[in-house]
Amino acid sequence: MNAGKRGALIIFEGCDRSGKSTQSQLLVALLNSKGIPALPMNFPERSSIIGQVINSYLTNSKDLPDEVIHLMFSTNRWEHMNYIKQNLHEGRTVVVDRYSFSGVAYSAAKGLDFDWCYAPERGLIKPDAVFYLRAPPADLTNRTQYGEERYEKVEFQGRVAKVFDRICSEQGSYWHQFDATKPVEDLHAQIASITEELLPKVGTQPLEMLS
Ligand code: 2DT
Ligand code: MG
Repeated sequence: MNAGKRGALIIFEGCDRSGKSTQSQLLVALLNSKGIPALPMNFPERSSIIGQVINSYLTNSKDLPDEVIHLMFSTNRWEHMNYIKQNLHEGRTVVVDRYSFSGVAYSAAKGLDFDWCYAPERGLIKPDAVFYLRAPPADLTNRTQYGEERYEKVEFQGRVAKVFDRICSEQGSYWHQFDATKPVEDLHAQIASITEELLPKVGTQPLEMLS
């Protein structure tokens, strides 16, 4: 059905526990059930050597300067670009839980300069769509597992949310904002309908880069 056409790069963004993992899994399952090849990914991708260092940092077994961990998150994306590009060109849609925008949001929330944070993301593959699951962080604290990793504090998440809002307003039409407090099935239905409209459109478009 999609012969000769590339897949779409679809990103989920938002604060911790906003439902990104649930929604990305539902989307991949839906596409696959319709015979549309799609694969899930997430950043940080914790299995590479860099990913293992990031994991030690997030689980608080290692401390690193803010700038260093920021660049490692970015490097972790760069080291997977060929893999993503190849899958897209082979017609698979890649659905990713977090990308460059989490990189900027979390580091800028710590006080690093916004433009400095964004600079190493330039040149990465530009998503065809970003689904931003937006919710007041205070509404997310009662969701499971909140509080186990570095960053999972309401006050900090509030600052992260502000940066995400800024990015959403600056990045424009490929960003789609949702109220993350809505029922899972409602969100899934909206996300599915945007995706189904998007796939035939991007199939013949060249990949772009973040600029
Ligand atoms: P998960 O809870 O989704 O595994 O993320 N983070 C993530 C950054 O600070 N910079 C990044 O570039 C990325 C992709 C967000 C673990 C934490 O890592 C943060 C939460
Ligand atoms: Mg987390």
